[in-house]
Amino acid sequence: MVNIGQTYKLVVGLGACGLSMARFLKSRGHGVVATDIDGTKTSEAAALKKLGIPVMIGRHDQEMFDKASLIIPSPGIPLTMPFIRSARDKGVPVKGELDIFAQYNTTPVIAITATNGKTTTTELTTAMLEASGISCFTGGNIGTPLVEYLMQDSSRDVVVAELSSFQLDLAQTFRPHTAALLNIAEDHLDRYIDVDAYADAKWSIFKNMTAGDTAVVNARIKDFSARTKTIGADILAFSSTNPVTRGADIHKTGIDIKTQETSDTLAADTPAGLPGIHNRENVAAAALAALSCGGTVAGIRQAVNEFTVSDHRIAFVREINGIRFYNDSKATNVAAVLCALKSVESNVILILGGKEKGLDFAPLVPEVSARAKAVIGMGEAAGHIMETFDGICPVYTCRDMICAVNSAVSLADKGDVVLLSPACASFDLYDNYRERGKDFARIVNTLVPAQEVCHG
Ligand code: UMA
Repeated sequence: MVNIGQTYKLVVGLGACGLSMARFLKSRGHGVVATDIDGTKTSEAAALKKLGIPVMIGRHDQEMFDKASLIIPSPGIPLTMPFIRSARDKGVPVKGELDIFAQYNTTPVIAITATNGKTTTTELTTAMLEASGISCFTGGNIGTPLVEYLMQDSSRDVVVAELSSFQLDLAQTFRPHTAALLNIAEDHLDRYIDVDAYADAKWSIFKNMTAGDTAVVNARIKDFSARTKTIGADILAFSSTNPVTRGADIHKTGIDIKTQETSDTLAADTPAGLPGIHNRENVAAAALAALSCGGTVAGIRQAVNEFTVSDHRIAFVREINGIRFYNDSKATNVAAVLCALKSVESNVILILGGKEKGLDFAPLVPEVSARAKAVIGMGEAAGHIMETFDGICPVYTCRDMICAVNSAVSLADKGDVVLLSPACASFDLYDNYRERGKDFARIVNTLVPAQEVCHG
């Protein structure tokens, strides 16, 4: 049993977020205790113990929750978790990373959320600001916990934060200087009661903002008019369908920016690294966010022209025997897979699957029926995938990635595309989507081309 004997804040989860949070709070002189249900987190526990932080792994203890002065759950842990719920009922306060970060941070924050495109837009916004001579710290759901900034010199001009609905769920006081909401599609229905509850979490990014702050919103999101009426910040809309009053109009040939800072046309040339209408939306949102924090039109143009998308977003891996392989491991919901399928012209062998998130795969049926030569269902979701696509196209199920890649190779002909675009989380087989994408690429890179047969 862990010996505590003082007032302490309890950090729950020793993933990226919890580890940074425990170290940060300790560095600010707080009593800290940490716990993780996973008994294999021994090196993480040892690292914290070295700092004088008591740690319990392998199980949680209700008394430890009940006696804490504050509970700080990692974003992946919902408030409905029984230990947290029971401690809250007894009056123990619960806070998320965003409120703790906000309590200590003095740098202006640009916060970006969406179902899809938030990493690309966060990276783009950072690149636009940096190219305008403005220094940035980039963190949040993208991978580096925000409190890491507070443990560095904390002297950048802007913090650019990618935020998930999970982080926003736990935020009460967090108020960014600029916030952007790019899109909302069905996702995380294993955590939210329905898509409206998930949308509420996304829209809550704006809830503490007031005049002088900037809210960047995609005008095609459901309930845009009603929802934006409740936002206290200045609204900049962007749209690829209807002209907006203030913000950005997205056309096939460019993006017209209409803000206080500029009325200019950006990206009149299609950025080669950013194909598709969804990427134009990402560029428009990033440009509006960057302009609101001092970005220049020249910096924005430069960043767009030099930008390349991340390794796991419809990324070309290799061509072998005329078959092209694409890694889209970051597509963890149905809307992202639709985007990927629409951007591929050839016949597709589609590898779907992973950990279920309560999503309905049926919206993929028309696109799969039009483009897929076969579907391979992998991991925990394989059975659900078989049920959905049986009769639409040939469907195969596989336990793991090696089986999925080998099956895809045996089904593909010259000119076809093998696309890993899972519509599921990775946690049944991997630590995260990056590991899944790397494993796919590693296996594809070990494939040996068929040799031409030589006739003497
Ligand atoms: N755990 C417990 N008790 C429980 C349940 C879990 O102790 O009852 C422990 C697990 O054993 C594990 C830890 O909690 O050790 C995991 O915490 P976590 O899921 O919050 O993961 P972190 O490693 O801290 O990563 C989190 C984000 N993860 C999630 O929101 C699920 C990361 O986003 C983020 O990059 C990181 O903080 C740094 O800010 C990843 C993600 O998948 C990329 N995000 C989702 C998405 O993009 O769709 C929201």
